[in-house]
Amino acid sequence: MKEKLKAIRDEAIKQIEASDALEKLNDVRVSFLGKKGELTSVLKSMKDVAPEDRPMVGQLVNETRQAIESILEETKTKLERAAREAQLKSEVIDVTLPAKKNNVGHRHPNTIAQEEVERIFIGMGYEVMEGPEVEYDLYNFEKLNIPANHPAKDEQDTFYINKEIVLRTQTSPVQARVMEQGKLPIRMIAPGRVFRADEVDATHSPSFHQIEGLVIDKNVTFADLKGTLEVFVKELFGESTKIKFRPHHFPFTEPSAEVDVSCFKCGGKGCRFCKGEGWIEILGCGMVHPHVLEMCGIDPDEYSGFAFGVGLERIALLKYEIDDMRLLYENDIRFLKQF
Ligand code: 2NM
Repeated sequence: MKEKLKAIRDEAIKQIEASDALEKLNDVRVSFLGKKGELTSVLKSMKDVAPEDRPMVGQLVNETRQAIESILEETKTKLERAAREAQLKSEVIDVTLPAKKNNVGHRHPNTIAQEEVERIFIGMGYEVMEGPEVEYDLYNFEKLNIPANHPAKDEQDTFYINKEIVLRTQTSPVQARVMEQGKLPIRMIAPGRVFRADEVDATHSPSFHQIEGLVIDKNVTFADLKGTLEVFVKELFGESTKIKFRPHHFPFTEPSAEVDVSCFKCGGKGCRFCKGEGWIEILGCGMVHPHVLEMCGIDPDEYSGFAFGVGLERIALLKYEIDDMRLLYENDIRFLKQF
């Protein structure tokens, strides 16, 4: 029995030493110490051993088991350490390699300008509203007092989807929709993309952006419009900016005006930037036409209001001294990164 146990022990040690992977080591454990292992079968055959020899044989079996277990454990630790070292070696990171360049995006100058205008009007208590870019003729023209025979409706200026549906030529239809909902007073701006069938050049594009503003309340006057726009241009172009209203005509406002600001480059003396004028045209505005109010369900005897519209690209070009609108649409990162 003693010899048999020694043989088992020697064979186990031999197999353990030959194990070069954790799985193999586990196989060895099972084949010697497992339920059907060699040592276990020796224990099972204890009934054949003379009773007086049993304690001695039992002790021998236990010693053999402990010896095999301890060398198994030692080898397991060794193999685990080796595996970990191999893993670390294979995953080594060379921190001296040049880093991959992470190209972070940049806000478009239009977006920067839009957020600036929104910030100013939100500061005066306005809400920012949006509406569809594909719009009914009814909202884009009819309710804004632009009748069927008006030149702005000409196919040469407007992209028609069909007789009743157009790509909006302004963001005022958003305002017509808000007025129609009847929640008064209104203090809102409507920024967004608009479309006109223009040829591309340094100052035109078939798709550009506008921000239109609308205020409707009792007793709103042209003085409110002037004060509001004065605050706006001073915030946008600087405290020393002066503002000038020139009479104009829009079908949806009466009276209407175009607004110039003193050149923020030369202060009004005249320079290359303002083409010697001292003034730069910046927006259109007026008191909302009573007929527009009526068509949008507001009683013009009770309420009055003002509205205005600015071109976003125009503001971006002026603010960042860009001389060609096409640069805004080319998405050249070297250009966009400058703002
Ligand atoms: C402009 C100029 C003048 C305008 C009018 C309206 C509305 F919906 F209330 F009738 N929204 N925007 C307006 C007025 C727009 O853009 C140059």
